[in-house]
Amino acid sequence: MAKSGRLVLLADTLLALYRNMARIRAVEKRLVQSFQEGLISGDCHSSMGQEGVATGICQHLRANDLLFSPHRGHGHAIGKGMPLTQLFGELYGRVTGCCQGKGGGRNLLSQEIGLLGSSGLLGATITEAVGAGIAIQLERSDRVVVAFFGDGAALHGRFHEGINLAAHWKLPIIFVCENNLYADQTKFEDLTAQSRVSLRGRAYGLHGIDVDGNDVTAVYEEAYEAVRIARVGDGPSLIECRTYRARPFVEGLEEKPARPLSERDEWLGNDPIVKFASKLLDADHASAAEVAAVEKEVVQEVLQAHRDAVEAPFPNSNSAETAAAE
Ligand SMILES: Cc1ncc(C[n+]2csc(CCOP(=O)(O)OP(=O)(O)O)c2C)c(N)n1
Ligand SMILES: [Mg+2]
Repeated sequence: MAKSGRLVLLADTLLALYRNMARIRAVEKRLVQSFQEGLISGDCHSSMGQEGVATGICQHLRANDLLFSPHRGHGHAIGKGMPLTQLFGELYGRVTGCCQGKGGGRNLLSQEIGLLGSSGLLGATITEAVGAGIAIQLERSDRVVVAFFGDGAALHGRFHEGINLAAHWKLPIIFVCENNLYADQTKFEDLTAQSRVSLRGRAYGLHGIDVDGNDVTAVYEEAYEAVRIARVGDGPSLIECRTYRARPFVEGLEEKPARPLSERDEWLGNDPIVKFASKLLDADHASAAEVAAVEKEVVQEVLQAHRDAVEAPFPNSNSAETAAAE
């Protein structure tokens, strides 16, 4: 059992958090390799390094809660429960993909798991979540919506319009800014005089929270409170998670001269999974054997999903004009 501020986390919860982060990491590692092997014909925006955010947030969501994800959304889809065969199938353009291979990695969608779409249009998740939040408010249920977005999206008009309306109408939304310090190749601080996104949330009257996105239990704890507030009808929150991507903006992109090596070394030395594993072991929340078993299990799971996707057929050209998902 671990006391993380206001919450007491049981060993099972801690191990579930670890498993989910390890699963996302194993998927991202395999996808990087697959991109290099030419198995992915579209874009591959890896979320490696940011696993603590997707995990700490999604672990609170129920099957019928809704989620909108931006271009860097593999971890969000996994956190919301997308079977890995569907994720790999989609990235490899196969019929087994969540959108029958027609969407690719930045257009993941599965109504079954409440993932109502990932989108390459910056800020789209924010206003889409507002629409979904209004629908939930009208149905008077206690479902919630999560909108993930990057720091770059916080500079767009949709951010301001969306969070203003959400706060004013007390919509059941958790806005999650994954602030990985860069919007594509540009440092976020070079684009704005106020780089604390959470403060902008507070300016619009919603709960604005800052958290270390590389500390999964800290994210989990803040998300617990934000989800609770949204479920009881007390309105939206904006959680800003500071984190760092371990890979370039998109696979295949030369990363020069954007991110200084010293900065990268410092952040990559603060890896959320390595850090959490040591925490679990040091505090005796899990044994080395349990951690190793989780690692082995997720690697096997990923290998199987990869193999299934490689063996699956590409969509038939006759299906080009039918909707991938309705
Ligand atoms: C409306 C819009 N404007 C510009 C772009 C081009 N674009 C794609 S990704 C990106 C930067 C994204 O940065 P951020 O939101 O911080 O996400 P990250 O890639 O860091 O996860 C930009 C400017 C876009 N996709 N949509
Ligand atoms: Mg960014």
